[in-house]
Amino acid sequence: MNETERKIKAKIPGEDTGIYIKNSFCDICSPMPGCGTACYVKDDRIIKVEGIKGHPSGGGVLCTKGLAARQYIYREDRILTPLRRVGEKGEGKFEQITWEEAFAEIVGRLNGIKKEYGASSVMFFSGYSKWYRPFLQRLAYSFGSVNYGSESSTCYYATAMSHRLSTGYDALNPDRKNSGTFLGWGYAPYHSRNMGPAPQGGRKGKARVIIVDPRITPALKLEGDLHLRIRPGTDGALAHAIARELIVNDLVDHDYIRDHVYGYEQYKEYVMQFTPEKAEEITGVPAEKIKEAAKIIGENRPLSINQSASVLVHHKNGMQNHRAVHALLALTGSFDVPGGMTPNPDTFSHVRAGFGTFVEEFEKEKYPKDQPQPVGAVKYPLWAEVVGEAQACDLSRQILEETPYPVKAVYAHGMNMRMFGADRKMEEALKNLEFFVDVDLFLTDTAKYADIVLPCCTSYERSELRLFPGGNAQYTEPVIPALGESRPDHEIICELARRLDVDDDLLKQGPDACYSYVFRNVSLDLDELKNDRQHVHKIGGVKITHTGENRFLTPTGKFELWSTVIEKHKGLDPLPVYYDGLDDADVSEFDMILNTGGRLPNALHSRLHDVPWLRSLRPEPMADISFEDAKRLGIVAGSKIRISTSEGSISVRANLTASVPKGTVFMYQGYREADVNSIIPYGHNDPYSGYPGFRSTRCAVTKEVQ
Ligand SMILES: Nc1nc2c(c(=O)[nH]1)N[C@H]1C(S)=C(S)[C@@H](COP(=O)(O)OP(=O)(O)OC[C@H]3O[C@@H](n4cnc5c(=O)[nH]c(N)nc54)[C@H](O)[C@@H]3O)O[C@H]1N2
Ligand SMILES: Nc1nc2c(c(=O)[nH]1)N[C@H]1C(S)=C(S)[C@@H](COP(=O)(O)OP(=O)(O)OC[C@H]3O[C@@H](n4cnc5c(=O)[nH]c(N)nc54)[C@H](O)[C@@H]3O)O[C@H]1N2
Ligand SMILES: [Mo]
Repeated sequence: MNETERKIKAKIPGEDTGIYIKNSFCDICSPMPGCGTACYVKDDRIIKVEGIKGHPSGGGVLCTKGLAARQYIYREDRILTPLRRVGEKGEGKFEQITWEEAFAEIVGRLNGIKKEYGASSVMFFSGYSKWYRPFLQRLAYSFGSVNYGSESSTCYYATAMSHRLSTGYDALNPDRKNSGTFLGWGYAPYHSRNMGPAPQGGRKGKARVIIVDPRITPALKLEGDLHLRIRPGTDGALAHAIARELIVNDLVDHDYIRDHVYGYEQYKEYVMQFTPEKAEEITGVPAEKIKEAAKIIGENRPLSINQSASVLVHHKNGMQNHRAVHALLALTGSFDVPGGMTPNPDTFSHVRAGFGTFVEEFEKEKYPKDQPQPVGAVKYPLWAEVVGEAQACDLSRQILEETPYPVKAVYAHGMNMRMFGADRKMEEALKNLEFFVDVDLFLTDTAKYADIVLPCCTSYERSELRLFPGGNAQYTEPVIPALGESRPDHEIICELARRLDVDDDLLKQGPDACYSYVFRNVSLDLDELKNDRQHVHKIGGVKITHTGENRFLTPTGKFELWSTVIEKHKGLDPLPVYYDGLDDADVSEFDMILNTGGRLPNALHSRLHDVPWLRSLRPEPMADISFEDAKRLGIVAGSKIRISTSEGSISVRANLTASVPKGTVFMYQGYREADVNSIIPYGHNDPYSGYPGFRSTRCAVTKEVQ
């Protein structure tokens, strides 16, 4: 081997090796964090990916997922051309067609359905990929349909609802370094966030740290002072018992409550029933520990709370549980003060770069008039009022039952039918559609039901305006040419707007015009960014949202413990009441609790199970189960077990671990061969948000006879 060959093998950049470095970012766990990546490219192929030191996202470190980017980009089932289905739905037989043919067919079918059934009979849907969403939402409305819905029907928006109802904001950020107490409530950043320097540092600041989690986690070991090992889905009862202790021991902030809290008296009266002893019965957390937690919180103010997009709200009682936990902020005067929780606006497409823009106006200003209510609005009226987009958890029912009106077509980007509870119903619904388009990177099991599949590309193959925390932006450029004929989602959407000839000149002009419109409150010079696409830039004129400058945006202008929004909805309770979150399956048969979705460092929903390096870290779908339960059931590590609920059963291998509590079995989602969402009971949803009870379903576990 000569010198150059050796350098090529070592992937050393240089003219002699033909290897060069291009900067981009990782969008594999879209939309946050978007860690900066330096890509080593040779002959238009990425041969190595590493972090960028000092980058505002990730700081130079990549997680397992980001490091496996090459296997994600070059996965064998990448779709390289538009496809038209020629086999049965779900069978996977397609023919290649041109973009021209694909657009012509989509335009003809969507306009035909619009003419026959009305524009809202076309549902526009986005899966977990979020970066192009403002374009898609605007397209739906410009087309005339009220039905734009997304994966946010199961993620984050119920949390946002809770925040909105209490404070008027969508997102609150913990100012942990100045807190007296940090509540790590459902806190698992070592698995669910990027593994950059921040979470790996362990303890930060002087705050006392209380971890509320059914499991023993790295966060507990590295950061926790006190562990409240809670029974899944009983968070509201625990929060109320802590609140009661704060109140009876006079550890609340009276001045703050008098000036800024609405409904305190009713709330106080309500929580008095949650004595530590009663809460112990409900939650499994010893009464003494509840008292200790309250003492820590009361004596170490202000309070900040970990923000999880989903874990607390993935229960039938989830939205109210979340409100109950956040009520502790009102009692301790911890909203918008140093060391408390500060509002954090959406900058663009679910990225919070520290400042607000006109993104909401861009998304919603074309909302059609004279159309029926969106999907899910009848079943989940609070969701419809507070969130406004379709609640996609009711989509399968509406497709199948055609009430209150038919939905005949779905135009989707990145749809995963296994995202939903009782997902077989979604599979059934997809079979019943008149027309279905799915835009994805891969020929997924969901895409196999589509009439037309369009190929999109990864962040490494596209150009986009990407925001980063701290008022930063980059106009990225493709690191490699897009694979095959794949195209970026936002360009597909803008092209479709032109072809459908919707009444929307802005969208038809394409992404740059839209960016300029959205960012017109800051001095964002697209040309300047485009002149240096390799680097992240500070945006001029950005006013970062500061602590202490935010008033409550609720109807009363106060922190609403009694929600004046919920008050208008019959059958829903304006107080953050606690009710049981389990389904009504027979306890004598279904004697355990199934908690699904606890994040695995090597998996991201459905999208990484087919990436070999990542799959190798947990090659088979496994359910985590305690040693006590294993002994009782006569199983050992690796035994095949059957998990059954009232909806059905799946067979997986047992992973015996001391980290999960007795009586509860934990399982990750998105596996085609062990699809846990197929056994989440239909209708096991939160009436406030519509979210499925992913994290608390009654189940039985038995040993499989092999
Ligand atoms: N590696 C990886 N990272 C991800 C994702 C992924 O799929 N893989 N998904 C991303 C997405 S979309 C989301 S929404 C976030 C979710 O992010 P997180 O909510 O941070 O992640 P989880 O692991 O789901 O849950 C956090 C912790 O809550 C605990 N928990 C489970 N049930 C309960 C309960 O009822 N009460 C309490 N108090 N705690 C409970 C779990 O044991 C876990 O330790 O993660 C994001 N990050
Ligand atoms: N049981 C259970 N179910 C859950 C959860 C749980 O905790 N437990 N969590 C819920 C939550 S919080 C979430 S966020 C959802 C996850 O939501 P899902 O939508 O299921 O997420 P993924 O499977 O990651 O992605 C969906 C599709 O998007 C495609 N994709 C990736 N990038 C792009 C892109 O740039 N453009 C396009 N067009 N497609 C792209 C992927 O290939 C994939 O097929 O699952 C929910 N379901
Ligand atoms: Mo999520």
